[in-house]
Amino acid sequence: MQAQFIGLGYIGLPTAAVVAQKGINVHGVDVNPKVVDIINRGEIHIIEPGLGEVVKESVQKGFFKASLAPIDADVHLIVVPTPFKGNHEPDISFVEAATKAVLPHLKAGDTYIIESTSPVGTTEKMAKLIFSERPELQDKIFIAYCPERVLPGNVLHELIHNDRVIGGIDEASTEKAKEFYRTFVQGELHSTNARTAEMCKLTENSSRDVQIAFANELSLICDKAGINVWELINLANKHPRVNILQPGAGVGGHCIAVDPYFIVSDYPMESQIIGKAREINNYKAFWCAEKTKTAMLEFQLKHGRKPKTAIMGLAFKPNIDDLRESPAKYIAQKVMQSEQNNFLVVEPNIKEHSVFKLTNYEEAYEQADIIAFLVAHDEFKTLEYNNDKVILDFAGVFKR
Ligand code: SAJ
Repeated sequence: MQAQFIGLGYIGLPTAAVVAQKGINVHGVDVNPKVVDIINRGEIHIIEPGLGEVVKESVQKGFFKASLAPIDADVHLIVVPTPFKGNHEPDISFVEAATKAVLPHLKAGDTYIIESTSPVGTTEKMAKLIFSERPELQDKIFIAYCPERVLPGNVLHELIHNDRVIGGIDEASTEKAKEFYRTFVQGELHSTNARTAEMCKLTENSSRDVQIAFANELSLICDKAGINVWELINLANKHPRVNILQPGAGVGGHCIAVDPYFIVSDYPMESQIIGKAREINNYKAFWCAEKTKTAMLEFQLKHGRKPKTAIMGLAFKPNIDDLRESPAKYIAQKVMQSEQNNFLVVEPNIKEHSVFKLTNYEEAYEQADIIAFLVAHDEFKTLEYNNDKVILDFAGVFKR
């Protein structure tokens, strides 16, 4: 079997490498020549634990090759980004471009699968595009949608062990796509249609966003009410049917802060809670920045000098080095807008940053007057609570 992956990013690359490890020939395509070179050297351009070795091994054994151009293959996977444009509207132009690139290589019996997070109806749209350009392939190829659901930082394990939802444009397509995933997935493969599979991915991330928004809303209420939100949630979760998530500095990353807009954009009247959750989670980051600025002003009024403020964490979630769409980074930028001098910025998971001069976390904690915890990294939890400092625990490091 020859498999072909269009898009060698955070999902395409690990999936391609895992498939190649099974002894299947994998041709990976990326528009970036640098990415293609790096992979063909057996190296990687993204950060993911364990991925380097898997790519190196599959390239060295000759099962995995990267290229700028697609080839003929039996299975074609579209794993390109679907960002949004303008007013949070999904942009499927990369999926379209990738589909057009494989179009000349499709032949009877091939399987075409979209993995990219996509608005409902995208797979049917691409099927239409394929059949309008290649009418002779009508009923002769298999077309399906299968979303990925791996957690950054644990991708290699989850790629193999997570259940997958697979939805074809017809039953034969679903079955054919399942055959492919069976080659490397140990989790269960659940059959459905393409529209449900597309909506399932958006639903999973929207569900998490809504649940986090609930926790964040509670944190705003508790701040006003003089209640410790961490204690409150812990107590409420003792109820056998309550399971509230943790509030934080907002919601970041490339998925949860993006995917819900794909539903809101197409169904604006119906998706009231989903839309509101996005607003609440965005507002939480703004609120944290305002709280920090207010604490700085109060300190200056009380002590007659400007405080030194430690910004603890820049990543989009604990214990990773990924700063993409990070609320912590947004907050840091916002509070440091007027001046840079009296800040110590900490991110223990990266060595250096092009904008922020980084300080060791223990040093920053020691030196600063105000400590703003934006991410609950494990290192921060080893620090001892210090009553002499103004501690803004947005991430629940001390849960006080
Ligand atoms: N967060 C909170 N409170 C919580 C949990 C998370 O504030 O209780 C914040 C995090 O700090 C972070 C954001 O939410 O800023 C997202 O982090 P995450 O760990 O919830 O999720 P991601 O973005 O790393 O990965 C998600 C996962 N989706 C779900 O858990 C439903 C993953 O399975 C998906 O594959 C991934 O999105 C994706 O690619 O769509």
